[in-house]
Amino acid sequence: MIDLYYAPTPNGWKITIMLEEAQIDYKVIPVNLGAGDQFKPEFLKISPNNRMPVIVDSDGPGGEEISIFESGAILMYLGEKSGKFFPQSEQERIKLAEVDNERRVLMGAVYC
Ligand SMILES: N[C@@H](CCC(=O)N[C@@H](CS)C(=O)NCC(=O)O)C(=O)O
Repeated sequence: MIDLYYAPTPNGWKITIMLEEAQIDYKVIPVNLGAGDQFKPEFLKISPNNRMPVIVDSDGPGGEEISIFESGAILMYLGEKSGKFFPQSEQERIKLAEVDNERRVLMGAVYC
């Protein structure tokens, strides 16, 4: 089961859209940003940058529990886990790495 630490913002919506489209079971755990839930010590253990979304997958790699923060990392994890909306072959994954890296470089250029 996947626990989704969530607030209704575009970054939160991204993950619910992916979970729904990939037909993955999940439980929503609301994060009240206005009340400061993101600064609670137990939340900071799974999200060191005090931001949602975060997922905790009780059935992560090797059957071990894993927590993941950063919406892009969560989307990639869910894509790989479900086999949906993610490259299946090594060749396609290399192409994804190229585009993803180029995107980061371009974003860096915009913000530097
Ligand atoms: N780069 C992060 C951004 C996440 C983010 O900015 N989350 C905001 C809400 S949309 C948040 O939790 N803010 C709480 C805070 O800054 O205290 C991601 O893509 O997950």
